[in-house]
Amino acid sequence: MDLDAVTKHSASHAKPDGLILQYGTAGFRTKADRLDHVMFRMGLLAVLRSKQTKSTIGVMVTASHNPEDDNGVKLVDPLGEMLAPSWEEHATRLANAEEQDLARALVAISEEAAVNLHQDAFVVIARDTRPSSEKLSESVIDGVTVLGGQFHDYGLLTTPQLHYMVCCRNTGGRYGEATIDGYFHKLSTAFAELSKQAFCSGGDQRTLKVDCANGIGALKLREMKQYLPQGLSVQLFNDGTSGKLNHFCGADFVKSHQKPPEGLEMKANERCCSFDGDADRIIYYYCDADGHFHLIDGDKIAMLISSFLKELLLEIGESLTVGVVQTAYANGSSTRYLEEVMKVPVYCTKTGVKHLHHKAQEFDLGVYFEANGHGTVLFSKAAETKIRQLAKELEDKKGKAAKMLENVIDLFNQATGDAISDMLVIEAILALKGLTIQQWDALYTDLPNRQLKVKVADREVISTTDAERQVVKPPGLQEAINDLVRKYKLSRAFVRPSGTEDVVRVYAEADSQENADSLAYEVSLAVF
Ligand code: NG1
Ligand code: ZN
Repeated sequence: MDLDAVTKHSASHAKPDGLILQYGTAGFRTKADRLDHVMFRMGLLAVLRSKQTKSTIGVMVTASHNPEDDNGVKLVDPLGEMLAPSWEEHATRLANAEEQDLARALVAISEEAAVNLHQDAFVVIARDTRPSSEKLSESVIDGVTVLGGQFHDYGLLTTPQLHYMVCCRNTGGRYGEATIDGYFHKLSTAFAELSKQAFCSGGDQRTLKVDCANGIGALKLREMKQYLPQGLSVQLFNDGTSGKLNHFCGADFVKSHQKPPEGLEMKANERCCSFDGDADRIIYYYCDADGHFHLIDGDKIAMLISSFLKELLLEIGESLTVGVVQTAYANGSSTRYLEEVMKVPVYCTKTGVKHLHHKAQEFDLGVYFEANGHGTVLFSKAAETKIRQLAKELEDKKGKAAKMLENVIDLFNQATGDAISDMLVIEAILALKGLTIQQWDALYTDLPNRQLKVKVADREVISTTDAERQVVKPPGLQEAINDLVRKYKLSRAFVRPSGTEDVVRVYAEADSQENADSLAYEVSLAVF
């Protein structure tokens, strides 16, 4: 390692004195003008991680659903998964080292992680459409090259597309071709095959309106449209040509405000969906004839997908295990429906995709979705091999079901939640089953709920256990929450420090909207 060169280059990416940041649930995130040093240093760290794993490592410059003047960065590990927890600590340490300590921190990390410095390194980089992203990704490249790493800059990609590229590159092309054309080709082929019965008979064109949050999703969905079969017409809104990123639009806005985005005109009963700013989340919704807004969130998406998977497994007669993974934010009605009506085992993990992803790996078919619409389905190696083999061997109805499952494997982005891929899976299922969005929505009724944010001096004074559903610190807070919850029917509430914003989040559900609102409010007062 040429530490003198590192110190010299670092001077042009100087760390603001005293600034401390943490590699949180989604990497580093803050105002874009405070991130230049972090980008340079994550370039350095990606080289070390690449050497240590002898694999290509990804660096994504994005702040997802945050406002346009924020930015962020996260590293993508060899199989397209989130960075390993021990390296999150290295990332935090490297980002926070003062200028004069940077070289020492780099050496300490290489030693602790037993990095072979003679190993080659390769890093792939991509960014979202934020005005600050291009310059920040150049700083990442500066960090990569100063340590002698090789790199490929994909330019503009959605977050899940970069995860896909990393996975392809480290699996010798078995997962797909590591190009944008390879990605579109893989997904569109699987989609066309899966849904051909629904779309080939010259039936009606199905139309879907998509709010792209004025982000990268618009660019990539527009490119994807040329690959899609005739039967599905995708109309883009908030496509970045005029509005601001995530401003009154996008999946996060729609989910947290429980209302339609601006810039998308909805007629009664039209099927609509929203991506978030880096297109790794998707939320569906519609307005009924009385003008009432209906939100179909990640919980209902998980329910639709798992019931489809269970039907196919039943058809082919294979007893592969299906598990659904949620977080504490999952609506109580969804958990009940999955367990009691669908008889699928449901597990709850801490917030943050890496926790859900990890748990989902325990099943043959692991379905995971956060209520906010981030999720996918993972197939174990053994299940994938079995399904592909059955698709070759079985005939008639069983063979057809096995081939459909094989296409489902190829259509899901198994590296991470992916709005484009999830959208195509959902569209295929609805078309094949002849389900309208109203019928999908009506399978169960969400319990009224409310999420609030509380600004506190130090959000870390709150610590939790039991997948964040119980407070352990400060003393007395959990008892106070229990007392409040007891006042309402069908009620539940919890609080946790956010991993991406400087706030404490409060969640409450109850038998009516009014009660959910007042429970959330009362709990937020208890947090102060
Ligand atoms: P935090 O800020 O830790 O609640 C939010 C989302 C997560 C996840 C991350 C990363 C909620 C309540 N939380 O985390 O689900 O998506 O951002 O983007 O939606
Ligand atoms: Zn996102």
